Amino acid sequence: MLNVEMVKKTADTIRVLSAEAIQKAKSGHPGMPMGCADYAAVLWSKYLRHNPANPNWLGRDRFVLSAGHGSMLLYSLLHLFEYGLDMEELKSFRQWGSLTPGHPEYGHTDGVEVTTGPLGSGFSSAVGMAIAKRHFAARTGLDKSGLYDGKIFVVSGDGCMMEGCTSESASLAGHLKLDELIVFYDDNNISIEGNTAIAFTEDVAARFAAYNWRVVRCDDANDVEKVDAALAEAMNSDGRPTIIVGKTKIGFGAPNKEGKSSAHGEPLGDEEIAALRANLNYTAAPFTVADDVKAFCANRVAELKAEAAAWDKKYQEFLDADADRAKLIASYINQSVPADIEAQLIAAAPVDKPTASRASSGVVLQKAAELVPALFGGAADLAPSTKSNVKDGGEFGPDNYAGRNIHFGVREFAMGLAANGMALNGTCIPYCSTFFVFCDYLKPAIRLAAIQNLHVIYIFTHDSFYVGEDGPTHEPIEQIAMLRSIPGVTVIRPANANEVASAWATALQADGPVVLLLTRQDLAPYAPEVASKVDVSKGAFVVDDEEDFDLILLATGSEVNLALGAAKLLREEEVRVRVVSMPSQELFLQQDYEYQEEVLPSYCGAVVSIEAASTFGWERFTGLDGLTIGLDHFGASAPYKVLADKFGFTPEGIVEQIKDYFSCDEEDLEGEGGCSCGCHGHCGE
Ligand SMILES: Cc1ncc(C[n+]2csc(CCOP(=O)(O)OP(=O)(O)O)c2C)c(N)n1
Ligand SMILES: [Mg+2]
Repeated sequence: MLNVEMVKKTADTIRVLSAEAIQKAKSGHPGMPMGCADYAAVLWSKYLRHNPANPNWLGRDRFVLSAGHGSMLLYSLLHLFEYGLDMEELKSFRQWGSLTPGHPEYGHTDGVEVTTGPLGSGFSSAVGMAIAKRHFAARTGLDKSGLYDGKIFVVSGDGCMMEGCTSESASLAGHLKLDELIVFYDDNNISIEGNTAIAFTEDVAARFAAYNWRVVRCDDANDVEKVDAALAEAMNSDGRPTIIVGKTKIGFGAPNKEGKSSAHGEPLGDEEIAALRANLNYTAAPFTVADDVKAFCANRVAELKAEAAAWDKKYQEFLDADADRAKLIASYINQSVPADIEAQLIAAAPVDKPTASRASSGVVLQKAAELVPALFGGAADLAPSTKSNVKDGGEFGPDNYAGRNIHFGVREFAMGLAANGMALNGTCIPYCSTFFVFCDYLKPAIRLAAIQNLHVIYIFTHDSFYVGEDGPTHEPIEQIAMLRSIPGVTVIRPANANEVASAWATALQADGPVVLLLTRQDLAPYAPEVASKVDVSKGAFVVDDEEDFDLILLATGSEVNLALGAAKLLREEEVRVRVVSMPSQELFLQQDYEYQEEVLPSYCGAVVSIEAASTFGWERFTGLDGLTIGLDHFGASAPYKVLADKFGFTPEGIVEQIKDYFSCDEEDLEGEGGCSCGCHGHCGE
């Protein structure tokens, strides 16, 4: 039975606390929390299973606030349901150092399951949580235990429903029959610019029905009894994900702003808050919670804690019943990676003949999947090209959630956000894969992975103009600089199979997002004496050296071999050269000064970077006087060898560019001002 009176009072408390905190902050979005307060109060006081004493409790349901601008809804709930978010924090909403930032931030505030704010991203991450949950349960037998059947409750607004990622993810979730998803659509017909009729007139319910979702309608989701009825129906699965289309009024309760877009994103104003309080007969003093509401919520928390304790006991019995299974479960939860992973992957790498790095990655992946049960991922319809399938791993789908290979379909953005949700579920190391150039389609997901410091691995292949015939649309140029510019992302572009194995080991042992950039074309392995020097975790190392070198060639990926070829030619002309492979700028920059100085000594003034991509940012390593060889224009459609020749990516072409830059003829000298050849003083004149 729903305690209608107390649930209503709880909802009113959420409304008033939200309005007051936003008023104090002089910024925020009161309309959404006020409109969704009734839904949230019913859900949290009756249905949601969670454990405020242990926000990471494995048996919990998840609450995902996809409409992240409504953060005060979540903060009010976390305060009321004893997550340790005290009133001072609500008073410091949006202020420096508070636990109540403008949008919910994962890892910052207990009880926040995912960072949201970019609309639709929470919805799509929730789909990933469901994927990871299903897989973990199926692989470990938890699916038949009755212990791991938590729901994922998502709150989405019109904005989420308009965003493309939501469509991609909803389509995927419907196909996969992820029935633990229960989405509340806050159907209030209002977004920032006014009534949604100005831009959004489709039938959302019909769209979701077409995606194989069950639609539950709630014609007044500001009526707690109607919400209760809708949730009761939603809880009773019919095998499909559920969307509750709930009609609400934005800013519900505020007499002059209710139903208006002016309630969306600005404080109500003191007068309107007074009118709200009067309208709700709300008497508790500002920033206080009435005793009966406190007691009502505390009572629910006590119930939940007891439930969680009972669950913990049963779960322990489940673990005790089968030691092997318990070990397997632990390997998922800890995302265990063996300590000798690098040696094992190197032993598995195909280093006997030239191999495309996507292909060596495919081989190494097999070993990695064997050693790391938690490794789980897939591709956006390109697995045959990106070599990202686990052979004999089975296909993840409604008939086999234990399958290790996810077919995300041609839905890159949904894939990226799902990978985030998978990581957030805490039971896998997710990876996802596509052609490098299409990383633009999931860039916002990578950014969110970085903000949340999620351990996601991206396998991006066809990493340069060497793609060849597919032409400029398929040839990444600026993408690598874009990824390197995202704080917290580690980009690794291995030179060959030796480096691929080391790169995978580094990626598996990382604690944030890692991008692997791999080639379509074959790359020669290192000679054994060089192979033994490979250590991708250091970011860069010397692969070919000479005493008293006066030039350093600094290359990544496919250009390391090119640099070795150019070095050979330069030596024939008595230039002393060192060649450095730099698979990862970020990892190199994390090394101590001594190591950096050992590899790239500052006394060597002539540094040349070589990378088949935009040169943007390489000055950081070459210095302003150095030479950055790359491609600062789009590619072209032709066989890759032709492109390499035309773009100067041959040993001869590289040597020519170096000579042009660092040497000059007599006629380049003019007057007393010195050399004007552009050699930046390196010609010795
Ligand atoms: C990807 C993205 N685009 C734009 C915004 C800016 N924004 C925040 S809320 C909002 C309107 C959302 O409307 P709705 O979801 O209906 O929220 P409501 O006004 O009903 O609270 C917009 C455009 C955003 N947060 N994310
Ligand atoms: Mg809206």
